[in-house]
Amino acid sequence: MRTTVGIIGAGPAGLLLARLLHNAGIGSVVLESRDRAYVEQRQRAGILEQGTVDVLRAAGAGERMDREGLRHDGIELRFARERHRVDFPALTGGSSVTVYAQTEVCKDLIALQLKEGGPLLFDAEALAVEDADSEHPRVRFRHEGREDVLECDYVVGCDGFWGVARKAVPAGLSRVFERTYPFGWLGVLADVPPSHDELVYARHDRGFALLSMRSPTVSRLYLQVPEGTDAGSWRDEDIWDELDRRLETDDDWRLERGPVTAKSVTPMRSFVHEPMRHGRLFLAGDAAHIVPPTGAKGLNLAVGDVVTFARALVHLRATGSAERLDAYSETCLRRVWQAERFSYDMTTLLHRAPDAPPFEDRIQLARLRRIAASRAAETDLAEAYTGFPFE
Ligand code: RFL
Ligand code: PHB
Repeated sequence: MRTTVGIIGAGPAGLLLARLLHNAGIGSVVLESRDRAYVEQRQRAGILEQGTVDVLRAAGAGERMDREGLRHDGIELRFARERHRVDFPALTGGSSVTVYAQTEVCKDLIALQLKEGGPLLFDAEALAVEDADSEHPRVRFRHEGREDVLECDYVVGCDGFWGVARKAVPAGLSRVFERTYPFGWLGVLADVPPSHDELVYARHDRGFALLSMRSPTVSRLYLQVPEGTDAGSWRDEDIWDELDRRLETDDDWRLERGPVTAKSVTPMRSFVHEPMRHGRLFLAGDAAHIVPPTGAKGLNLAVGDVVTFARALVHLRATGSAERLDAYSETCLRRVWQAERFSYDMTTLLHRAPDAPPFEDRIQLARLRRIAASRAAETDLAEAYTGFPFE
């Protein structure tokens, strides 16, 4: 099998890249190790930056998002039983975010790809990327029980944190920057209208809580839990009781309960692999970097990477200049590190480490009160949350 761009992974990064290349008349093949139902149902991100929304729309993948996505003009910070709203458009000159689940982004892109795009193979596991630093990189993969080879001009590893693409960068050329956190998120989906019309990020002495949503009738809620927690060990009533405690306010706000339809625990990690390119192998999305979900940045970063790659390849074809492709890693990493910084700040602002000294608690409250009191501090948060522009 032969193609121009071999794409490993059909998460948001791989699927959007295939669409962008298709729109530019560039051929690609997507290899995805899991089946379609699994990819379409994996519960993850919920927040799209304005730039992400614009890219999806321009790619012709925004029709349902424009109908069903919920525009949000702010978030609420909750701490010490107080509530503080951060007004995005007022602070950023008009920016907002959109609540539209990653599952739905993936469903829309898969449907488009199968209808109009190049091959998208499910149950096709990449085994290795070979000859990445030659003119003709290859992906060895297994599909329907048979081993095969995909010959490419370029390979883009969009295969997530656990993928194989990153391993093709020689150890001597790789640098990894990493931090793990001694807690995770217990996430639940519940069939109940969200108890607030915007997301609520809560700092509490018992730990962080987040109220989010998937639609006007489905809530998405998270609780900070100790690292290694088994989701099954939490009974539904205990989850609601704990959310009640951590989201409590001094006014008459109430959390509505409803049937829990899904429950899982996700670990928290900050991770960056440098460089994001080796020869003709390019890493994009979670394959190259991970952020803790507190800043809602992971999916948006993945979009930034593949937009950068697609534009650079189009530029090469139009002008013959590989300058932008050569700058791929540096261009992406500038944005990645800003998102790493913001996600780290939000995580340390709102979570309670198990061994945190009382000094840390006071500092967290002081940081939150500073955001609530200073337009400059609040603007810094609003700008980062709504997203930095693509270069
Ligand atoms: P993905 O989505 O992990 O997709 C990688 C795909 O590659 C496949 N794969 C392989 N295919 C072939 N051969 C192999 N050898 C392969 N190995 C792996 C996998 O099956 C998979 O289909 O990576 P991608 O595309 O880079 O997308 C990244 C995003 O999924 C991720 O950053 C976000 O979900 C992070 N995230 C959030 N991001 C946001 O922007 N906003 C949010 O609100 C947000 N909330 C979250 C999140 C992530 C969470 N979890 C579960 C980590 C909330 C949570 C709880
Ligand atoms: C979500 O709705 O899943 C979500 C929202 C905001 C975050 C993380 C996850 O920061």
